[in-house]
Order: sequence, then C-alpha cells, then structure tokens
Amino acid sequence: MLSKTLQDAINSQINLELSSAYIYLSMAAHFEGENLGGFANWMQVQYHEETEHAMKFFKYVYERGGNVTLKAIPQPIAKFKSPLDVMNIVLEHEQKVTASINKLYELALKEKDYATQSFLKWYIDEQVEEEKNATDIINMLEMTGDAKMGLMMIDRQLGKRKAD
Ligand code: OFO
Repeated sequence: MLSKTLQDAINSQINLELSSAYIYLSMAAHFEGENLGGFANWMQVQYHEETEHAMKFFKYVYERGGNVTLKAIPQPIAKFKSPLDVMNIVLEHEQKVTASINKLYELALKEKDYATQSFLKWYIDEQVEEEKNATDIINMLEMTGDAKMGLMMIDRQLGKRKAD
C-alpha cells in the first residue's frame, strides 16, 4: 500500500502532468492561429502524451490501494513571441517536470517503497526523451534564425509526428 506522503506527492504529479497537457494544448491553439499546422500537430501529440502520463499515475495509485484527489489546473500561458520562445518555455517546463519526478523517486527511496521506485523508472527515461525532443527543435530553430523557408521546413517535419 502507498504511504499517505507518496500518495499526496503522486496526486500533485498527476496535477502537474495534466497542467502540462493544458499548456501544450494552449500552444497548439497558438500555432493553429499562426498557420503553423505542423507545430500545432506536435503540440497536440504532446497534449495526448501528457494525459497518458497522468493516467498511468492514476491507475498506479489505485493498484497500490490509494486514492486520487484532483486539484485545480492553472490557466496556461497563451501569448508567445515566436516559435523559439514557445520551445524554450517547453524545455524549461520539462526541466521542472524532471525535477519533480526526481523528487518523487527520492521520496520512494527514503520510504523504501521498491514498487514505486520501479514504476518511476519509466518516467525517468521518458523525461530524458522529453528534454531531448524540445532541445532538438530549439537547435533547429536557432540554426534557421529568421529564415521563413527554414521555419516552413521545420513545420513540415513536426507535422509528421504521430502518437506513439
Ligand atoms: Fe509528462 O512529461 Fe512532459 O510534462
């Protein structure tokens, strides 16, 4: 059975994952408005992934005899300066999520909850990918600079992203 401390920490993580989903949906809306359909697609796939991350935790809490309590989701940021600005916000956000997963893992270690340690390993690996994905796009955007053609090419590439 999950300890109350771990249960509360996982409930906060569920909130963070759903907040992430909401942030990415807001970014998808922004890109739709900017006629950058590829970026919008990438954000929508990301939105779905985040809801899956939340639901994986949701299921785990009940598997371990705990309870889920949902909290309010903050209003997401909706105004952005440029695609590069958006992707820098994504990277910063994912770094925050990584820190939060690491904290959960430290708590599971402290409590000698081996099942939760094992469960969290998937998220630790996932965060490596999340940060890499954002960094790759930032690098492409920085190489492109203000060139419209380069932006269109990146947009086309991001349009190919499909749900896993
Ligand atoms: Fe759930 O990984 Fe992003 O936030």
